[in-house]
Amino acid sequence: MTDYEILNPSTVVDYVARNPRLAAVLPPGDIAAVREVGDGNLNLVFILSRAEGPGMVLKQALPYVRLVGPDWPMTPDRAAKEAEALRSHGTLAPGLVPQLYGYDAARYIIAMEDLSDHQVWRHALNKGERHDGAAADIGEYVARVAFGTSVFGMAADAQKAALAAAVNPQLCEITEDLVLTEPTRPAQRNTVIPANEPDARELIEDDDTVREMGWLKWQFMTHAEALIHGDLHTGSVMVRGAAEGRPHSTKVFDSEFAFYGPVGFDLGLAYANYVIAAARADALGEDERAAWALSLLGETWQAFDTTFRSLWPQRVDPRVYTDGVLERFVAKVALDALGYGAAEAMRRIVGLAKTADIETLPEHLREGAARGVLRASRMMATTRHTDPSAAGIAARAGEILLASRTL
Ligand code: SR1
Ligand code: MG
Repeated sequence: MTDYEILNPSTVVDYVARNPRLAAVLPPGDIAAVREVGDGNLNLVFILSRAEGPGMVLKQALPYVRLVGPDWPMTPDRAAKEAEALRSHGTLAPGLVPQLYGYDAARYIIAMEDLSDHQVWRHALNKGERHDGAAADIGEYVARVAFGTSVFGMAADAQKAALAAAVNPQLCEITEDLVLTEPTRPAQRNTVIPANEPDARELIEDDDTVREMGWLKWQFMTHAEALIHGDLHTGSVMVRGAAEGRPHSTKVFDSEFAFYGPVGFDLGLAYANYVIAAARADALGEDERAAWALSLLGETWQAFDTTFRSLWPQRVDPRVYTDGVLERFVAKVALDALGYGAAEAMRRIVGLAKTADIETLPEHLREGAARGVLRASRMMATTRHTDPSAAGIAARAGEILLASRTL
């Protein structure tokens, strides 16, 4: 039982009619169709379409994890965190997140831009599409948000208030458990196909990797650097290719895991999912596409580095935030990104919430792809200290994926 109204396809038109701000964006009479499309793990998502042109999306948080059901209760207030992140990130990185039309705090409903002319980047990658420019857009988005929500870009009092408002304990706990603890420990929620059981065991027995995960978890829980997205995998990105004079478009969505955390976490989640896309391409014998997917790590990093440096002259307190601090901060983010990339990649192989990239491969191909991702992750977690370059790590990951595939 819930103590707030839960939408369903037959009530959403009336819901819009009851909300003048939303009705001004999409008059109820213009709604030609309603579809519930939530293919994520947590929420209800309704697309309200017009006969022509963009409609509106309503996203409602349920009081539990949709993937598991009412047995895993989860605060619906995560929708408030997402609405605030959308607002803040939309201001700092205009055009790179969906437009927010409104937030209903009583029903935990976010109304936002309809991106039906886009597709989820993971789906596009799995179809073999490329979407050049998206990886650089991700780097730019992370940099703009990192600078603009941190003490570098905000006055100290406003930054403290933003940090306090963004505390998101239940969603952080999911990440702390699923991404930063369970993959390298024996855990009930871990599963692999029988052929990968030795690989999962090797991971658990790899003390160096376990130490890295412990360190990364501690950083995740204590390094409140910026209002990060918190779940920036390729399923949290919508893409649309350039066509007929219209530029390509990239939109980062689903920011309900947002909180003040380490900036490298966001980059790392993107990196991990590029490695996973490469493992799929290798498994399918698409070597050139695999190399392209791995080149995205360097592309995202370069865009982050360039954008962050371009914002640095605007820092609010240059008295001690000297260029030496810039270098040290950027180096920390580079190192952290590779560590969190390793954690996320392992988790998507052995832990809860796996990826379609790997899961839809035939089992004999999945074996090698999963093994390759796990071995590449262990390499990323440990060798980043001697070579923290995204491009260098990507090259080594490429060799590991090729050597591990089971064609
Ligand atoms: C129980 S939620 C599982 C996962 O879905 C989200 O997309 C996050 O990645 C989370 O870890
Ligand atoms: Mg999500």
